[in-house]
Formats: sequence, structure tokens, C-alpha cells
Amino acid sequence: VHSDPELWEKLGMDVARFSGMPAMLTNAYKNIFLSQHNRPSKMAYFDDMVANIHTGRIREIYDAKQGGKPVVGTFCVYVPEELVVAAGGICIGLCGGAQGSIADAEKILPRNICPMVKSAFGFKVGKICPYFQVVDLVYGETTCDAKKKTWELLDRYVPTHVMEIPQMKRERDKRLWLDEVKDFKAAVERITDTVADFDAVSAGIKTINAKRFALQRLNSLRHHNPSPISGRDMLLIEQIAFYDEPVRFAQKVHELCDELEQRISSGDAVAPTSTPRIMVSGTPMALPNWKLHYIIESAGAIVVNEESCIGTRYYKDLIDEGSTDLDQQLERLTERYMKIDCSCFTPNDDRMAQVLKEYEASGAEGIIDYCLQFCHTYNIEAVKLREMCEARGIPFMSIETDYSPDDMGQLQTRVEAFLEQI
Ligand code: BJ8
Repeated sequence: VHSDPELWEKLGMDVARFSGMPAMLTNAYKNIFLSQHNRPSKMAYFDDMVANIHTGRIREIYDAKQGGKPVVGTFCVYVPEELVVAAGGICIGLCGGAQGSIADAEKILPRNICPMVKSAFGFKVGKICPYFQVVDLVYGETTCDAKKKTWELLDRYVPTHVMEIPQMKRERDKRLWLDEVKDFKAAVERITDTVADFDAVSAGIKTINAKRFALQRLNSLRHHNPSPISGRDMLLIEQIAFYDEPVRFAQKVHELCDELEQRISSGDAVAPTSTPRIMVSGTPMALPNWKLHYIIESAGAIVVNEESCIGTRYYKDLIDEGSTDLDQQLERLTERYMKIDCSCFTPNDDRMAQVLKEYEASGAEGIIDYCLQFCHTYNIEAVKLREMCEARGIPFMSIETDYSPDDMGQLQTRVEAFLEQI
């Protein structure tokens, strides 16, 4: 991992403290990623994105911002990045997946809330995330209680707007959501000082559709048995999707897909056909949270699908590009976003059908449901998932954990016992 203290200083970071952090990332990265055998060569781009995470991409965003492109930070795949691109801004996902910032957050926030919220908040309070420092505006949402109440506090450190995400999907909820999308568009236009007209929104939709489509292609190639790519590499790419430049990212994903197609036709795989195939479902795994994938793959299985917002929920649906006016564009955009089956909705039965569909498409042989500690909605929804799996004879296990390494041994034992059933 390279360093750029001059840039970090300009971003108002705690440079002394931050300078010690990239080394940890390097060691973890070497163990988890670079030690893998027979990785696709096109993973080099994504390795480089991580090696340069605190220099290259952040420098690129900083320079673009100096050139008049404001930066919007988000925490949920419900916030429509198409509209940020349409208005000439940059959109980056800011969710936190690191243990290192939790203690900062716990000086202010209660301890018994979701680690993702604490990690993200701690990054801002401790001034130890350059991406958090570069954003002009944060757009939060009212999905879960931990997030929506944290935004009130986060607003003291960085301007934080909040959009209301309905909790149901009736017609009146869809109307409310359309109004929220329009408010979001106006807020982004205010900071970019640009009105996103029909052509600009078309271009924004095309760019983000292309990114999502590239990920769809990659995910369907990785479903091949034997797997041409590991689950942890796929997760890494899904994480990088939230901060890379979207056009270049899509191109690099397609280059990797081309290589995977060749690997499939020549029978070149990362694990033999007999390897147990596991699908992960549940809460998002924000960068650098690789804990569960590492445990599963170190136990001799391979992860073949992530039913998660850092996973298929982010890219399974595209926006219809055939609109003829701006109103229709925004309606179609809201329709696409309303298909996201987050457990914050009630009822959320579409998710059951989606999990089953992805289970079958990926050729998985068991589901491990991943729930971040204190995430009540996913935790309770796991009851229905378990019932559905039991009724169909699908091996199912749910795990509730946080970012600390303390339960690694216990999780390893549970995962190994689960794999024996397969
Ligand atoms: S659309 S999953 S990205 S809200 S894990 S912070 S819900 S307590 S992340 Fe999410 Fe949007 Fe839904 Fe997706 Fe709260 Fe749960 Fe933590 Fe969560």
C-alpha cells in the first residue's frame, strides 16, 4: 500500500495515526488474497486498486473535485448513483468494514449497535478514511434505526442529508419514494450546480447499468463448476465497485470475464469440482470485511454467490433505458430501486424467492446466512430463510458476528461442522 501524506494533510486527516494503518491492510491482504493459487491474471487490476486505495483512486477523486466534480458519499444501495453521475458528480459508497475505527465510534455511540455503522462513523470521527474526508455531502437513508439515528450525529462532522426509504411497497409508498428521488436529484444538482436534463440522466443510467451488467456477467461466469475464480476475489470486486470510476471498472470487469471464459473452456479452475459450494446471504460485507469468506474458503469450500447489497442486490436489476422523457426516466429509476429486497421492508417475501433463484443458479450446496451483530431485520428474517431451506432440504446455517477476530476459532468450528453435512 502506497502513501501520500501531502494529500492526506490536504484532506484534513489524522496523518500520524493513519500512516500506521495501511501496513495492516497489506499484511491481511497478502494472507487472504495474494496467497491464493492459480488466480486469474486479470485480478492484478483489482489488487492494484487495493494497493493504491489510499493514494491512486483517492488522488483521482481529489483532482476531479478540484476540477469541479463534487463528491457524494452514500451508505446504502438505495441511494441512486445514476443521478449523481447525471449531475456531473462522483458517488462513492462509504460503509465501514474495519475493526480499527470501532473504538473511535464507541466514544460517542452506544456499543450495542451494528459494527458497520460504528466502523463508518468512527472513520469520520477519527479522521482516518480519506474517502470520508473527500466527500462534500453524505446522503443517508432511513433504512434501519442504527443508521437513521446516526445520521443526526454525523451531520455535525459533514453535511448529511437523509432520504426517507419507505418500509413497505404499496402504491402510496412508491409515490413517496418517487418524491424522495426527486428531492435527491435536486440536492445533488445544488452541489454540482448543474441541472441533470433528459440526456444527462440517460447517460447516468447507461453508465451505471453498464457497471451492473458487467457484474452480472462476472457473477454468472463464476457460477460455473469448477469455479474459475474464488469467492473472496469476487467479493473484493463487488466491494471495489463502490469506489472505482464506473466506466473503467466495467471495462476491467469485462477483461476479467473474457479471461474466465477462456479458463472455463480450457478447464482451468481455482478448485476441483468436488469442492463444497456455499452461497452466502444476508447483510453487506463492506471493505475490508473478508472474514467469513476467508473462513469458508480456508475450510476447503468455495463461495459461489453473495445474496447481499455488496453482491447481487447491487447489480441484479437494471433500469429500463427506453424512456422518452425525464418523468418517465425517474419513474423507471424508482421502479428499479423498489425491487431491492432489503429486510428493512415488510413484508419482504420477494427476497425468499430471490434467494432460492440465486441458490439454484449458482449451483450452491448450502447457504450460510451472514448477519452483522445487532442487525434486527436481517436477524429476524433469517427465521423465514431457515424455514424455507428446511422445507426444501437445503443445508442452512446462520451466523451472527462482528468485525472482531475474537470469534474466528468458534466460527471456523461451526463452518467446518456445516461443511461436513454437505
Ligand atoms: S438496502 S441491506 S445497503 S440498508 S447491517 S446498517 S440494515 S443494522 S446495511 Fe443495507 Fe441499504 Fe438494506 Fe442494503 Fe442497519 Fe443491518 Fe447494520 Fe445494515
